[in-house]
Amino acid sequence: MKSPPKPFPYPLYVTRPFLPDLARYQERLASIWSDRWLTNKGRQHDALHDALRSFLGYDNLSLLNNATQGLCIALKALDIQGEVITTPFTFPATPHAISWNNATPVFADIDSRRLTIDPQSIESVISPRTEAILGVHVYGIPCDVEAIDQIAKRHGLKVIYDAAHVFGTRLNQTPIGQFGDVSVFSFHATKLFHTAEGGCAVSPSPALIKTIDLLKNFGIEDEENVSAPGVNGKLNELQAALGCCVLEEVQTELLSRQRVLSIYQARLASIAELELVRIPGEASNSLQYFVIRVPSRVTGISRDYLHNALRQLNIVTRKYFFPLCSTFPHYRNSLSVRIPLPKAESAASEVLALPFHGQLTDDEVHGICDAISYLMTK
Ligand code: T4K
Repeated sequence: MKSPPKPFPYPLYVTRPFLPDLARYQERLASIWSDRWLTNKGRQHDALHDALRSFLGYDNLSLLNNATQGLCIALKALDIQGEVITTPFTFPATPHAISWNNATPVFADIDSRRLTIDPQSIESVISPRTEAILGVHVYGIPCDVEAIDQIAKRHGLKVIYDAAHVFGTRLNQTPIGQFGDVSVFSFHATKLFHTAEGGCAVSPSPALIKTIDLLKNFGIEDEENVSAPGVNGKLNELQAALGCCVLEEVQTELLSRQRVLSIYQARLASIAELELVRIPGEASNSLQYFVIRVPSRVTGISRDYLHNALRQLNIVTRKYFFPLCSTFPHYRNSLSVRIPLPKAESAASEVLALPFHGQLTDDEVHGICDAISYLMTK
């Protein structure tokens, strides 16, 4: 038997924010100081807006203070009030945004291979009250956008995508936010591209982005006219400046994550007891998460065992996304859960997000792989 791995002397977190060159950020802060302009669409906001439009390839883009608020605003902009079919295998923000709009999230099961919402399951929960589908491109795996589009057209539904994990993703060369009525990205600190807290909405429709722009600024048209019950969803100047700096260096972080990914793939693919969650070939990899599946039926070793044993070694993995949103107290006994969700349940009990970010050294990634290999095969 191999000797047991030693714990790391410091925690290896599931992610760490990328921090750009501090001097470059200080230059931008100096410019904010001289403008004395801290929020409400200043120069940094406009610079980030333009840079993201060209980097991501979207004409219509609205910067926001976070993706959760972005989803709430997008649903409001589409005037969604009835039922919204969504996935339970996601971060709580997804169904909560529906609830905050006084609409009802209705959970469909996921596709066991892609882990995104299953179009057949969507069809099985459509009711006369269904108004929209909210899909999540989980871990960077695109939803089956064509099937969802067809269902939406057949039933007259709106389509919203939670694009929190797909910064920069292209599907067969098309920017992922071109699909559906609107997509909402997260720029939280834990994301590849970030503004500490932040996000954006993109849409093929300029009119919809205009409505989102209005709703994120209290519905204010001008000094004397307020035309809608908006909220405060604005991205401030300090965060926009950070985003400008991160965007200038995002390629460095992408390359570093690619290095980490290559080591994981080379080392872990040979462990028969594990499955690696992979991004399908038709999509570019957003390099947001690296996730494995531990199918306990094969080995008797559970995901929870691996999670806990790694934690003892200072390797901090996360069970994204367990528990399923459909099990939360305010959803589980409600109209939200109408069908069994076996594939989502199985995924939620088997997935484990490993430390994945550009600051990990090769030795650390090899150390994580050694530990997993030891624990899975001892
Ligand atoms: N939709 C989906 C599908 C999402 O995944 C999310 C967010 C949203 C919508 C909502 O987007 P936002 O409204 O946030 O824009 C984290 C993030 O807070 C959350 O944004 C993200 N998804 C989710 C998957 O992960 P937690 O509760 O796991 O975060 P936390 O604080 O435990 O951080 C994870 C690790 O990151 C820590 O163990 C250490 C490291 N970390 C974190 C922060 C904040 C740092 O090293 N430095 C930091 O500043 O939710």
